Amino acid sequence: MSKNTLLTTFMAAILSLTSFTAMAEITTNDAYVRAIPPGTKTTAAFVTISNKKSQDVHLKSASSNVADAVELHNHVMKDGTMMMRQVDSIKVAAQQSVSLKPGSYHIMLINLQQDLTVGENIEFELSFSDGTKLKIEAPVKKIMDGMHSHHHH
Ligand SMILES: [Cu+2]
Repeated sequence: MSKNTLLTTFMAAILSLTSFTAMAEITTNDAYVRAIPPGTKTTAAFVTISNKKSQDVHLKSASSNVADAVELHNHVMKDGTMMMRQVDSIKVAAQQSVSLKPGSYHIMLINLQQDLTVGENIEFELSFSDGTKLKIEAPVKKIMDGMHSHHHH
């Protein structure tokens, strides 16, 4: 390797490190999609979103090519029953994180185009109020919560 090539490689490493830092202000972890029986057309995805910025951001939308529609939902108590409701956005306060989880906020996948296989990775794009777009991969997982059924009535 010539001295020049080494320098170029070094510069490229610095550049990629810089852009990584800039993009890491909003990060996600523990993303997964609820496994469902074959033929089921609706499921939910969950993820923890962390905001390292000094301003609040809002998750505005999510998209995925496995479903016709992807909505942001929350669970609310109504007349003693847990109901799902669509929300415009999910707030991630400055320096905080929010967990989308069963019984709470979730990403709803409506009219699935395919059966989901446990272990398969589903791609999502998350769009935030500050213009950040994150591509994430969420593996399909079996969830044994039993407490919160996820039927649409
Ligand atoms: Cu829902």
